[in-house]
Parts: sequence; C-alpha cells; structure tokens
Amino acid sequence: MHIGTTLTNYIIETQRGIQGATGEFTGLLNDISVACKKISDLVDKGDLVGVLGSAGSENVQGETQKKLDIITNEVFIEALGHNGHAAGLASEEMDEICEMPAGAPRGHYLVLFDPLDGSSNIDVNVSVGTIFSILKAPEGVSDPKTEDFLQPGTKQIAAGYCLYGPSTMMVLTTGKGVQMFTLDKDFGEFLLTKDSVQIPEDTEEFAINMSNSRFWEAPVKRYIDECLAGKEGARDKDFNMRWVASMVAEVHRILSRGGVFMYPMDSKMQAKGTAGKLRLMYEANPMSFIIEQAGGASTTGRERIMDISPTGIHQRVPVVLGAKNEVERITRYHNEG
Ligand code: P6P
Repeated sequence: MHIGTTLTNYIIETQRGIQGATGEFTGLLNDISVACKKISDLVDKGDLVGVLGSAGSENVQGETQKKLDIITNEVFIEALGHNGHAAGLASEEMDEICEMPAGAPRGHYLVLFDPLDGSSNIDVNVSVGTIFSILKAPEGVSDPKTEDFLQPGTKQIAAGYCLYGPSTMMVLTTGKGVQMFTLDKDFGEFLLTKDSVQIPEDTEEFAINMSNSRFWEAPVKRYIDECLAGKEGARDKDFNMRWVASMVAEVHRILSRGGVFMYPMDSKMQAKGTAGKLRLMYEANPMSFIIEQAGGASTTGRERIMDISPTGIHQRVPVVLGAKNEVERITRYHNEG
C-alpha cells in the first residue's frame, strides 16, 4: 500500500481480499475515524470552546471526570451507535455497557474504548489519546450482554489509538502489522505515513512512574535499580527515562523509537484490592495487540496480557510492554521471585 493513501482506501484495499467481507468493518473503522477527527478538533480548540476543566463528577473508576471525558464519550457513541456497524459499545466512562440508540440498526462488532486516555494532562496541554479495541459479537447475538464483551485479547479483530499531539495520528492493527496515519487537517483525511512499524528488541529507555517506587514488588525494584545503575551495575548500557502519564503517548514513543513501559502491581494497589492501574479491556489489550504486531511483547510481569480471560469490563491489570528482550527480562525476574 503506498504512503499517502487515505485510511479509508487502505481499509477498503485490505478488506478486498477477505472472503465474505461485507464492508461493515470498513464502515466501523470509518465511524471511528470520524469520532477521532471530531475529538482532535475539540482537543485542538480547548479553552476556545470551553471544554477544559473538571466536570465535577466521578466515573466508575472513582476518577474525577474532565468535561472532555464526558464530551468525547458522547462523540464516540454518536459516531458508532447509529450506522449499523456495531452490535454493542463499552466505555471507560460508563459503568455498564452502552444502551445503543433506540431503533438503531445493529452490526456484528463490539467496540470497547477509552475516549480520552491521559485526560489529567488535557488541562496542561500535554498529549492525550483515544484507545479502542474491536471484537466480534457472538454469532447471532444482536443485543449483546456484558458477558459477550468478556473475550481474551487474542480474539481482537482490530485495535488502535488516536494520539492528539503535535500531529493527530491514528495507529491501527488488524492483525497484519501496524500502520500509522497522520491527519491532514486541510482536507480532513488520515493519510498513511508509516507502514509495517517494528519495535527494536532491545532498548535504553524505560518508562515508569518513579513516585510509586517504595510500593513496588522486588522484581520491579531489581529491574529499575539495574536500569538506574547502568554500566556501573549489572547492565552493559546506561538508560534514559521518560514518563508522560499518558499511555497513548508512551506507546507511540515506543513504536517510534523503542523502549519499555511499566505500570506494575504494587502494595498500594494490593491494599486497595485492585490488580493494577490500567484497564485490561480498553487499554492493556488493544495496546498489547499493537505492540505484539510490531514485534514487541506485553505481559503482566507474569503472563501474556492477551491470554487473560476477562472477568469484568473495567478489570485492571499490571502492564509491562515494549522491547521484547526487556519484557522477557522483567518477566523472568518475576518468575524468579
Ligand atoms: P499516573 C492515564 O490516567 C493512565 O490511565 C495512563 O494513560 C497513564 O499511563 C497512567 O494512567 C498514568 O498514571 O499514576 O502517572 O497518573
């Protein structure tokens, strides 16, 4: 596929070779593209259109919602709920699966999404993003229930994110590698700018929230201490550190120049009875699909994230993803105890 082709043409071309493709998947990705273009415009305008600041409410995660968390959630539901491409929707911002618009035609896909990940950054003008995961609704199910969404990450048909940064970029995998599209705002199309993205197996850059270090488990502390010691310790190289506090930005950096990202389990979370910070269904699974398709790895520190059998829409998991050899080293440290 040639660089510069539009996202829509790219999807039509790749779908053309699929036996029985009806065009519904192409339509669904177009709906997602429209939603992301609208969100990009709102994020760009910010205070000019009064969308920044807190909404004065909390989401199911107990997190304070930003006005844009709620607005972007509505943009996604409006874009995906009416066109008959989705059978059901689930959002980080909603306790239960979405009530699809009355009378709207239903498609065959389930979409789980975080409409604005990293939204704590939005008020300080730092990159944020949308993350989405696409599953097939069970055969013959047009009114899916929560349990129909609870499929392991290996069942994903596609996954992607849209990064609202200096450029707005859509990054997508349908299981045939990872492609990057940049939004040309002059005529409102995502254009293919990188095809077959690959992550180096080694890296010299790690990303973790160091303020949690006193709560980490021993294997995480061992790994980070070795990175900090660099060539003066057990490693044969020195490391750099980054932390944007926006998973989409961290993953995009790793896809663009390598690295390893960790949001591990810690004793603070254990005390609260949660299994991690990041959500399996609409953060860890879609990002794991993308990372693995780009030649990286993604585990909880102990097991492959995409193999996890989900127990809840908002289930949290520890995340270690990126450069294959670093993820394997961290996972080995966990298994050594
Ligand atoms: P912390 C954003 O809220 C998020 O879910 C991820 O995008 C990000 O990687 C992480 O949480 C940041 O967490 O503890 O640094 O605020």
